[in-house]
Amino acid sequence: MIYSRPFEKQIRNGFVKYFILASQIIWNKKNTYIMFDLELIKKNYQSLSERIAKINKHLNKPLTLSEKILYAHLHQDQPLLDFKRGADYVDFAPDRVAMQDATAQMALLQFMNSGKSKTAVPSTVHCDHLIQASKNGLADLNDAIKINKEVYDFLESVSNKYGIGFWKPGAGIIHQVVLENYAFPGGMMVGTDSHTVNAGGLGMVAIGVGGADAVDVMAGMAWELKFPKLIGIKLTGKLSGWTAPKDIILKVAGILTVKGGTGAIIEYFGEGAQSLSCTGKGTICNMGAEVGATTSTFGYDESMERYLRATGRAEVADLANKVKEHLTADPEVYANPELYFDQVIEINLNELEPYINGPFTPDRATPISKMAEVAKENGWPTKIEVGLIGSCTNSSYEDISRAASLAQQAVDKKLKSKAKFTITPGSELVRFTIERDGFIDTFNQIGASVFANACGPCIGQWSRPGAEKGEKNTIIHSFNRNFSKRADGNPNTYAFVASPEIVTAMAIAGDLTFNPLTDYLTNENGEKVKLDIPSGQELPAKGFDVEDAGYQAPAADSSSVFVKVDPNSSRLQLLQPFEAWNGENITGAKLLIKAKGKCTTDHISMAGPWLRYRGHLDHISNNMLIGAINAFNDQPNKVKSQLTGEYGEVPAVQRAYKAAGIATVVVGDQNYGEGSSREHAAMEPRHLGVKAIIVKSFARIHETNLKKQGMLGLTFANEADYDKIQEDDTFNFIDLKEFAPGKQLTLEIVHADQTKDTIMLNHTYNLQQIDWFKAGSALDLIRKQIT
Ligand code: MIC
Ligand code: SF4
Repeated sequence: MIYSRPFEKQIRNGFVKYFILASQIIWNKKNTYIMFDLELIKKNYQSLSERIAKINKHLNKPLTLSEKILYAHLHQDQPLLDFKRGADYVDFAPDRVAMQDATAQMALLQFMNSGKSKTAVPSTVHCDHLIQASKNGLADLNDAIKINKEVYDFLESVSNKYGIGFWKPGAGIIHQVVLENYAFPGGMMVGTDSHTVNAGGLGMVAIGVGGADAVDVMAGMAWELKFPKLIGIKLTGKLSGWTAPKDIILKVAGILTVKGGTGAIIEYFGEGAQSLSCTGKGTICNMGAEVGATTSTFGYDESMERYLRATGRAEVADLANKVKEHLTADPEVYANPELYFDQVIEINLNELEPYINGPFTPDRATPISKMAEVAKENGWPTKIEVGLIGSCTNSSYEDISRAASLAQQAVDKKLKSKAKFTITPGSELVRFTIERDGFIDTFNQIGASVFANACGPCIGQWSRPGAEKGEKNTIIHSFNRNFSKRADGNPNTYAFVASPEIVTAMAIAGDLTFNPLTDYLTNENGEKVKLDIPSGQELPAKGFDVEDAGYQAPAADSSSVFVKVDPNSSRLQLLQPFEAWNGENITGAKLLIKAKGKCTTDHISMAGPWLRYRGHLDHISNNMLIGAINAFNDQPNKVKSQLTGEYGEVPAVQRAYKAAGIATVVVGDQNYGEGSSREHAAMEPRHLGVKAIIVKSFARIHETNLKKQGMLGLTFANEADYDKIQEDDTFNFIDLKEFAPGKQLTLEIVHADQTKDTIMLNHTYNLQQIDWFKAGSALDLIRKQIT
């Protein structure tokens, strides 16, 4: 089945045009692959030995892979120094940028204001987040194309205008498409999605960022990052039986927790690392986002070479082989990791059990042998309603083939899947190939639904029948995140994360207490049967295949391309500059909300139905903090207005403060802004007049997003001061005029009874970031510099 898309004709024309015009593009069999960026990669590898020699000369010590990639990508104006990890801000020049449709809108609206006529580095847009999973892949895709036409047309025309590659709806999920087409060992990229880190599976340093950061790179400016700390994870032994690469990262999440990787790159090594497939490595890197890691990576090895060749990039593999000693750490590093990493973790794959993580947080790790006990102790609903496989995390050929081997066993052993079962393939390349190889037929025999190649249920784009009833229920999926309401909008859905093979086995059993390694099931004939160990293939024996991968090259001549934004649109809105700081201390600010416990970007700016407003700042601001739990009444979206004394919804209360010209403050707990890269979570409070976010700690991307958008993102110098904040508080920043790097800010808190507390706040702003605050936002500063 080939999706027929309205864009089809245009694309075919595009193909022909591109073939003639772009000599660096090489077609091979059946137009299946386009070789992207070959010239860029060649250039990169040609100069690599020289660049590494220069680094060695300066640093004179054995280097980790992460350091080699980072130092080899310093911006031309950045002097080469021995940077202090976790402290120094450093300017980099990444090789490329990727953006997905839900974040690309805001990123490109900002880029349009940067005054550039083309992106400085190769960049791509991927239409994956806006497709709702409802009936089946084809029907859902066609519906999405109609519903999102305005947004897709906008993204397509901006891509054409600025020389950006466009992956149409149905082509697949950004990270899978990047791994198949663009990732290359030793490369560095940024992407407007936290799971950009997936490309570490091919030996990249790939980092998730907000749109404003992507604009820096696309505008050819330096991209700034605090030089990361380095965590080394040594994998010994080899996976076998039911364990999969996913179990490695589920275990790591249990060890590091959702904030243990913050500000660090995780580098995996050891014989166990080499024995994993490239896509398995991708899964591990992908979920590094769930421990807050800046990114994760693996040294170049044969699994990567095999993957490059299988995905039509033999030339890249040949080039990489010639410089392979630079595409991994120096041997001394892996021999004595504790001397070179800030933290070292060792995991023996021979002893690793499958894990199931959840509910509500991806770091609650339970080995499968303990699940029955833990589920009962906690009163989790044990009947599994739905098993979902796929997503950007786990939809490789290997994953699908192993899951399919279990589905086949269910058929052969006369077992019916007790739970519903769904598949969201990661790309058209994978979908086409698994259909050709009969896996989709196998899944269909256990009553599966195959959704479009898109994010779908992973990001609340799931029209799940009955979810609105809010019933307590359990689902299990092979995705990466399981925050409250994320998959179906129901706060009472207990979502668990596992490998695709465990998800499939658990869906067949329909029971969270089932352990496929030891337990038996009863089949239609009343016989006791056991599932055998799953089996699969790393790569398709007959090669990958696809008829239309869904790529559209940008117009060669963009002079006649106009980007249209209807001023009456409900989905797109051109951006207005934010107001510059007036140079005064902020006084008389009111507390908008004191958020309690987990406050992820899903709580701050919910996805699902709200994804439709990602290109319209004012409209999407109506979801600001509606998921955050008010510490004073334990309820979401119910805060006291100090103007009226009444309780109201957070966005409405905030709009009233804005209308009255009163500044406000948001207070939060640990790891505030965990999860997504969506800068809307920073732009919405900025747009609605919140001045400062004061928390116990921040997630990395969100903290940067706040700075970029001209917000004050501050932390309690003494975490216990969080408890001093009361519902009717007023705040005075008494020394903001002296805002300077490394200097604490003083906050006076005036309580309702006029008693006062004075507390100290920390911040991580450097001089440039303070200038962003002063100018209104980073982009407002660029704009000022241009004009
Ligand atoms: C996610 O997995 O949360 C998302 C949706 O992909 C986000 C991006 C977004 O909010 O658009 C992410 O991970 O950055
Ligand atoms: Fe899409 Fe989910 Fe992956 Fe985010 S984590 S890119 S929503 S599939």
